Amino acid sequence: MDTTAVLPTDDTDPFSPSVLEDPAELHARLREAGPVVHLTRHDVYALSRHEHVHAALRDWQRFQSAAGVGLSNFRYEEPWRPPSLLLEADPPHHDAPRAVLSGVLSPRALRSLRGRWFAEAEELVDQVLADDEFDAVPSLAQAFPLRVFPDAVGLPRQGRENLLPYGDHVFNAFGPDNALVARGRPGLGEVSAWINAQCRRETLDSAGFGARIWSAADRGDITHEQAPLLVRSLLTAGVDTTVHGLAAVLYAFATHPRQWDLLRRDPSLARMAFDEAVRWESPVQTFFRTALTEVEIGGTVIPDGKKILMFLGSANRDPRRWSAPDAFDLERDPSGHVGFGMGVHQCVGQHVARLEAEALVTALARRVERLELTGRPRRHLNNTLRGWESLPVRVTRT
Ligand code: OVM
Repeated sequence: MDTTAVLPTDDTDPFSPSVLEDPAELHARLREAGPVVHLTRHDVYALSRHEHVHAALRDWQRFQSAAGVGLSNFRYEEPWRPPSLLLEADPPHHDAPRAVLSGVLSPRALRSLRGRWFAEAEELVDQVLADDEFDAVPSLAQAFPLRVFPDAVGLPRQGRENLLPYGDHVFNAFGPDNALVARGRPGLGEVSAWINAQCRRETLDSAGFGARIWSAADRGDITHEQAPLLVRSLLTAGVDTTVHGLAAVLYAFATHPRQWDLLRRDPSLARMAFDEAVRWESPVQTFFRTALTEVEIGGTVIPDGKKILMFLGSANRDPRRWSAPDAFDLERDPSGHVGFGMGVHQCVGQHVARLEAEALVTALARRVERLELTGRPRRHLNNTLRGWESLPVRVTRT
């Protein structure tokens, strides 16, 4: 019997502006075509069903990260920046840096921030609600993380405007060298120099996440050479991701008034609402892995060294896994979504993100009876991130 499956192909560029604007059609087509689809434009293999994305993310032994989690294959190409010790590494090298950052960002370590962040959220929301109409992206989704996260890391005030452009460029750079990457390149030298300077011990205040990473180096948990790169991970992955995650939950509520009513009746749903929004919008849409040895999936053999594109956003809306996957629904259990990844690389900052979201959404739930769009929301296009540039809203205060 011939057990070799015919490999479906698709010539769509998943990083084209039209797909980034609305990937649903491509996702549905890939999921229907089979467990694995060859994307001829970039010669990569696509996984789009929840079952296979989930399984591959947990299988670091065969789906490696050390060759990069973007399109660029570090076996053959020089990385554009020194590789991340976490994201672009596998066990065993990955484990010590991961353990350090897990501790620094653990729920226990965040306990002392909770009260302050809730107070900051209330203060910001009071300021913003002085107007009935505003743009929720700059006013809330960007303003809140920029208000609390750089302080928590221990960054000086000067230069914080570099954080969003740096993150945006890194996430673009996981895709092909297209117009989005080209747009970020001119300013990159200065932005990167600022980021790298913030990773030095002398720049960071003595109380923040950054200082705790350096203390871990003093204890010998990581080396002193590793410490600045681990701080860089905070600055890279800690701001744009939460901005787009918060924008996702704000957009979800602005377009689902019944869900807003549910939240207002029970504000303890705020945390779950954020996870459901992360499932529903998948602020991080895609990551690559690289086949370490030949890997077989659903009868298809992927050759050693080939790039495999994981469609997290598609897995999170796979009707094989979720009932009514396109509905934003606080009454479902979103656990098992892959919006934060899965396995050894699963988002180490997820407790930080959840705390930011819980603080902001709770502050809004207390003060806002109705939240609605007043105009067309505008997407922010990025090769990896799904987010909003603008969410014009009107609020009715309680
Ligand atoms: C890092 C890093 C960068 C981008 C994303 C990420 C989602 C991590 O530099 O470690 O995780």
